[in-house]
Amino acid sequence: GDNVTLVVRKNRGEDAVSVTYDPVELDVNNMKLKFPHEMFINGKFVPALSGKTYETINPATEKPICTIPVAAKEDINLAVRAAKKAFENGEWKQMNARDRGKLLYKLADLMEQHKEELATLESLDAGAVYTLAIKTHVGMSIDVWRYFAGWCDKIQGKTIPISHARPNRNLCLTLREPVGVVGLITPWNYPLMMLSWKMAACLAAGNTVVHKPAQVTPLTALKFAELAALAGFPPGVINIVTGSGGVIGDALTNHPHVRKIGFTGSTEVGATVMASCAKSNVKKVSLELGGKSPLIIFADADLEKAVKQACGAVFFNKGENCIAAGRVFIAKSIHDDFVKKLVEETKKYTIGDPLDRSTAHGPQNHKAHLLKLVEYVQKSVDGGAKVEIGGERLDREGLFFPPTILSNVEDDNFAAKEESFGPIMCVSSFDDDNLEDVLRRANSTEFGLAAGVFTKDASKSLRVAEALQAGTVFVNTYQKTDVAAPFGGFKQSGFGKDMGEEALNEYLQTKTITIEY
Ligand code: TAP
Repeated sequence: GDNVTLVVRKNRGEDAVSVTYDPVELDVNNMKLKFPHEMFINGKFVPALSGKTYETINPATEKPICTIPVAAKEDINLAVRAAKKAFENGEWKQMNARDRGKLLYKLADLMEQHKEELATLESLDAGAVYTLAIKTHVGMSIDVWRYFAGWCDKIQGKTIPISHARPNRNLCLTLREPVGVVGLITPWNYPLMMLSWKMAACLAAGNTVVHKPAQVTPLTALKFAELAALAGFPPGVINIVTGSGGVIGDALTNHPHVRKIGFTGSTEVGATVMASCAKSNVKKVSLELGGKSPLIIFADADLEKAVKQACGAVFFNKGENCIAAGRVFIAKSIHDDFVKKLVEETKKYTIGDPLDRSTAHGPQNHKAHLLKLVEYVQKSVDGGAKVEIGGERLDREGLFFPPTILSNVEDDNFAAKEESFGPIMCVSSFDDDNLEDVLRRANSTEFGLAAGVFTKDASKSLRVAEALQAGTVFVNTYQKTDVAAPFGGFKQSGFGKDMGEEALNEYLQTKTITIEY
């Protein structure tokens, strides 16, 4: 189609500038969808320097959507240079904190105006169920931009009573300063939401950013770049570079001018990222990594609610969910009946086209992931688990794997230890009278992202919540995250928080100023 020209009005009566892009145009989901398919560097949509591209695939059809640039180290260098310049000299640096907040609010408003397009793109590129994408992938992204927009002019230091150098007096104060150029690397499960959780806090703190979305799901990040340009972010403040983690993710984590990496992804890659940050220039780093979150259901729970929530805890977003309940422990006295009810509930999930408003369960994100799920079930069954429902790829177009329940998952089974990152519930029973034992089993994992407990006994729920080694514990609910509540893991699920006031700390450094008078 014809190039799209965005006229960007600047804040203080400055000249309007325009940003042009070569659009992909699709007639889909009852709308005319237009979006960029090139990277966004220094305020412009550009191809890779090499000119190389790859195709991003729709998992509901396994057909290509459009081409995307394959960036290399040189492209990362350009983006970092632009971000460094924007951080050190530009309009961004001089901007009042309150005006920075206005920009973030404006971006959130634009995201809201374009939320159907963003949700449609998330559905096409990631297989996200459209109705869920509106609420969660996009809805929570908008919320997090607004939440951090409000923080911009509330980032404050302290005045501290230090000892005086008598006869003189001393005053000590602290400034909370941005760290500089930040690299953000995100996975494919919630592409826009992972970008937003990190970037909103990062920009609220006054940094500039180079973001690398996951290779298999770049589209919402590029549409986001269009909206950021429209909102009037100065060139270089936000840069989005597309390509492979092994090449450009690595270049970003090793770059000498990047001062902080915010990473969400697997524990294995997270460890590599941390090592690169250390070796290159001792970058600050925060890691949101894998999980194998236990969910414990006691016999005295509201069982009807627990059945629904347990299914949601595992099958939400096709199981492509970092806090998905990776193990479900059910009290022996209710186990058999509870599993029957889980199977009944699971049968209610309508599987289909993610854009269809009646669909509850869409295709898995990409092919390699789907194949791993098939293998996951095989290995667990070989280890003695029983398939109660599901377990095999569906015989239809697209990358569909049904909600699956494995019971009889013993502690040494593959499925008791490894994260599936898919819609596979791994059920074990526990002795009603031995609280210590189920807590020991729930904690016997190197992960510590989330955990859940269902019981009507208030003191038991608090004792269990205290004992569970996880960054987030849900009591009589699951999956209830909020942009105002800090989120992040313990143990090998990483460190550093997204969301809530605490997330700002990941993108700030404290300067202590001591004055004598
Ligand atoms: P990874 O393979 O770790 O990929 C995450 C990101 O890192 C991708 O953008 C990837 O690029 C990039 N990457 C790969 N190798 C890299 C390297 N050497 N240096 C720098 N970056 C590199 O994870 P995944 O398979 O996409 O995501 C699934 C995992 O993420 C699961 O373990 C899940 O639990 C975790 N996760 C955690 C959370 C939270 S909040 N804790 C949220 C979502 C997901 P490519 O595009 O080339 O792969």
